[in-house]
Amino acid sequence: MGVVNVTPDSFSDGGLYADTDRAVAHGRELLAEGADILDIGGESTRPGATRPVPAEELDRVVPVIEALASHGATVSVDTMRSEVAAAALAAGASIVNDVSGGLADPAILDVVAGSDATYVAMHWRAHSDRMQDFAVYDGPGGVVEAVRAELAARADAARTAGVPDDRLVLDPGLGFAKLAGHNWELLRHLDRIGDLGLPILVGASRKTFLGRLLADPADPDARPRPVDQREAAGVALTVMLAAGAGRTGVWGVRVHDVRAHLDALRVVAAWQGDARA
Ligand code: PMM
Repeated sequence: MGVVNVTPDSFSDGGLYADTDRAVAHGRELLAEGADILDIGGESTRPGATRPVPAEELDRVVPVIEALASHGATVSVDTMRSEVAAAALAAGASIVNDVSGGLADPAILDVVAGSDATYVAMHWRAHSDRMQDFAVYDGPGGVVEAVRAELAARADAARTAGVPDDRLVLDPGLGFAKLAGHNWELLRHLDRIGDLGLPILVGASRKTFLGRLLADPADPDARPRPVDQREAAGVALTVMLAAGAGRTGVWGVRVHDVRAHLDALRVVAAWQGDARA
């Protein structure tokens, strides 16, 4: 899944593809590189971000979705809003990627249920301006069992709204109300999320926990490595996942540099003796 952020302020690529033409061109580039899905978003969810009003979000994503879907792309819309999801599906999207798992706007589940779209429910606890206040996992089993239980509840809410299991995908929500250690713990124990019996999407690309891992040991302030210098670490994670390090298969990875990740997947496939390699 290749990321197309039509936003002025995403942490990873904010402003680069903020207008329709540049976003469409970027989407076409990711398709040419081999992306199976383009994930188009008009709201930045970086920690501390403030929300665009719905009209602004619609203006950002709908023209880009129309252009890329008519170009033949499988399009996912990255939104928490039911009205944006509905407009995106009408414009040709076939996947709704809701980072709030239906918590921000429960009507989004009815929109998905009334379509034939796939629904990605990500683990989430609060909007980005205050989500890190909720990065507390004190219960038995820590972050892994909490995320598992909360995702299971979101899957149940989607089922209750009428979304069948064959249209559901779960995502542990790396970096959303999570500290670096929580993300690593979740990656190591993805099998507990896999136990829920639904496909898993993982979004680690360029996130701060990778920046922290790569901080210059000589820097007294231990500043995270800048966002444009984290790609290799993300590729390493994709390799780990493809090789089964999370003790479960994953359905997809959400990434910014599609070619780098696909190159890595080809190495894994060749190593494992895939006939296509
Ligand atoms: N991360 C971001 C945005 N949307 N969607 C899913 N399903 N999973 C994620 O981990 C995820 C997401 C934030 O990253 P960005 O600012 O690079 O888009």
